[in-house]
Parts: sequence; structure tokens; C-alpha cells
Amino acid sequence: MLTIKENAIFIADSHYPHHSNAFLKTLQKLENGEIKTSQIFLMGDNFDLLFGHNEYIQTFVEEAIALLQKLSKTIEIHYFEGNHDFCLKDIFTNMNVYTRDEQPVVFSLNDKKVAISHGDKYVTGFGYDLYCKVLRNKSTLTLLKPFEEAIINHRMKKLSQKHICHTFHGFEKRVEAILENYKEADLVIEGHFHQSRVVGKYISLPSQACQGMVAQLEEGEVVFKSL
Ligand SMILES: [Mn+2]
Repeated sequence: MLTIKENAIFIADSHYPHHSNAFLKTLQKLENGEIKTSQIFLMGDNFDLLFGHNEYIQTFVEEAIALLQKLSKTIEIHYFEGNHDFCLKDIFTNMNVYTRDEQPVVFSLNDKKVAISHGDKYVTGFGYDLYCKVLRNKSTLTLLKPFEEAIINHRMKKLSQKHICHTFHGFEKRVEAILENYKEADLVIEGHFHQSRVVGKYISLPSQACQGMVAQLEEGEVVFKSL
């Protein structure tokens, strides 16, 4: 089983390049050595919109992609694809990239089982499942080609105007339903909800775009912090 290492950094829901530049700044600090770690968990929705099999979408975030490709040669990076960033295996060939279907992935931490995923796997409904399947498909993305620039420009504009930081009222109820799928896990770490809260054994990571924070493993504990 894979192990979560001391000082591992969890970066969730950065929604770059809209909403915040924090993701790019963190990558630059990792590159110049200001931040040191030997393991990074990209928890998904780190990009506000990025997918493979398409050149044009990459032009919005070229610098961040290049930095990630470079960092992945020296740092162990696990990328849990989100609902805004998917089909990434061809872009980040030196990372462990997990599709929605391959999540959650169980890691060990001091003999404990820690289930990690972006956070949109369970309790989403049939419509969402189907939408994910169709959208995250090479043929769909290839079919888009003739219209791609107009569609992508429109999408990027819409996404940049979207309000993404909300308090989830009744979040405990949702967590309870999600945890029905995690009987075996001692700890569950997810992003997606932008809540920056711990509910029992469920860690809802801070969103780098909303709270401006990430999580880091310090003396075996997951702590939320600014980098
Ligand atoms: Mn998400």
C-alpha cells in the first residue's frame, strides 16, 4: 500500500487560473525551494478547466502545466482528477493520475487506512454519473474539435464569473451519507466541497481558491495552513 509521507502537501480546489493565483504561486515556491516536500497530493479542481486530448485548453495555463511536469520528475505527485480537471494522464506522464473511476485510493498512515479522493464519487446521483462518463471520454472531446475554441472561451468566461465559495448548510448530513461508503477506512480525505472542516473521520479540505489554504501532514496529523 502507498504511504502518506511526513510533510506531504494536499492542494485542493485551487480553480486556477480563475478565482485565485495561489496555485501558480505555490508551484513557483516548490520550484525555487521556498517550500520543501517530497510528496504532493493534487486533490482535483486545481485547474478551473483542464482536460486532455485538447491543445487549446492548455494554452490558458501553460506555465502551471510546465512547472508541474518539471516538479513531477523530482517529487512524488498524486493527482486525483476532479470535475473541472480530467483526462490528464497524457499531460502529466510522471505522476500517478487517478480518474474518478479509479478513486478512492487507499493510503496508509501509521497503520491507519486513509481513503483519498476528489470528493464527487459518492452521493451524486445517476445524472451526474452519466454526465461524467460522457464528458470524460476521448471521443466526446475529439468530437468537440471543430467548435472547440468558441465552446472553451464561453466556458472559461462562465466559470470565471461563478461564485464557488459557499457554506454548505447541513454538511454533516452529506458527510454521514458519504461515509456509508467508507466503513473500512479510518480516515477519509476529500476536497470538492470547499468547506475546510473536519467532521469525525471525514476531512473536508480547504479550497485553495476560497480559504487560501492547503493541508500538510505534520507529526502524523493533517493540519490546514497557508503556505
Ligand atoms: Mn469538485
